[in-house]
Amino acid sequence: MSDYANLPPELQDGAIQLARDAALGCNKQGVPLNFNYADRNVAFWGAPDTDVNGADLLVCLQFVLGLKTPTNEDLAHGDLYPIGAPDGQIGLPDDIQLQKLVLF
Ligand SMILES: [Ca+2]
Ligand SMILES: [Ca+2]
Repeated sequence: MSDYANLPPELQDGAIQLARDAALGCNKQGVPLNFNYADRNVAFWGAPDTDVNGADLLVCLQFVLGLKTPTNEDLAHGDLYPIGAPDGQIGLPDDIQLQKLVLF
């Protein structure tokens, strides 16, 4: 008998949900499971460097415009808004937060 079968039914439901979340890379609210660094570093896309500059602003804008789809890793670094409660999306408010750092 597997360890799973030994779990009480309510924990089996939780185990199924955790497995589903892990497979999707996000919870049912769409919030990525990766830790949210919110360090604004999304460029170079797929291999971020150590700087936050115009390249990160450009990649963020491409997410906002739908030209690129952010990965969970991108969301972990670039999902800046709402501050302290990331919503699993990179949109215009996230881009504005990034612009505040890079341009001002
Ligand atoms: Ca960067
Ligand atoms: Ca966001």
